[in-house]
Amino acid sequence: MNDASYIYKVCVVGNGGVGKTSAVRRYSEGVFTEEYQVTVGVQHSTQTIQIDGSDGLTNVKIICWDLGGQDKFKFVRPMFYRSARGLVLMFDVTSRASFEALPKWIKEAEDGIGSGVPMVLAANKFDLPDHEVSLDELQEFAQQIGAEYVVTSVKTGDNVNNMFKMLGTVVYEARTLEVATSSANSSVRRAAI
Ligand SMILES: Nc1nc2c(ncn2[C@@H]2O[C@H](COP(=O)(O)OP(=O)(O)OP(=O)(O)O)[C@@H](O)[C@H]2O)c(=O)[nH]1
Ligand SMILES: [Mg+2]
Repeated sequence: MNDASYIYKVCVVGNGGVGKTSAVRRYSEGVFTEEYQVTVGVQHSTQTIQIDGSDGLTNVKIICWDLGGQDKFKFVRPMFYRSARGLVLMFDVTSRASFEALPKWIKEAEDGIGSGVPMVLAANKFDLPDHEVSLDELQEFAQQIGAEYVVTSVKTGDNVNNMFKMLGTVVYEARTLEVATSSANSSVRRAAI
């Protein structure tokens, strides 16, 4: 096990109600609740993700900033993007509006982080009927933005672990870009958080 002691800040974004907080809770506490509690502003928590990276099994720690997606928080969100090294873009497959809002979420996040931040696209609530977004559209959008995608159900737990594993992996693998352009020679780098 390569315990690299890397810590990265990541942000989870998407329209209000798509399942961001539920996903973080499902991953960290193994619970799911039907009741919707709007995230007021922002919540953060730390998770350790074991990834199978290019240099073997590695524990990657992420500080996960779960940003309230309701419109009324749009003026507070920008200050929380700074120094993030990864992004989860989440939408709800039963809400076309939440899918169509994704370019706006990318812009908001990139305005705060800079362009080229590694992203994972999560299509949530797959357990529900009446999907308003097809798999083809999902794949096409993922390709367009250069992100990997995952279809999740936080309710059943399907692919939630995979989503975090993908996030840990893209963030960890992207570090070589920083290392390549850095004069620092240290084998342990700590992202600013
Ligand atoms: N059926 C189903 N319901 C889900 C799923 N994920 C979340 N929910 C429900 O969707 C509602 C909203 O979930 P939250 O996790 O609070 O949504 P959020 O994205 O954090 O919303 P904001 O904090 O307002 O940005 C809750 O009632 C959850 O129980 C899922 O995969 N399937
Ligand atoms: Mg929330």
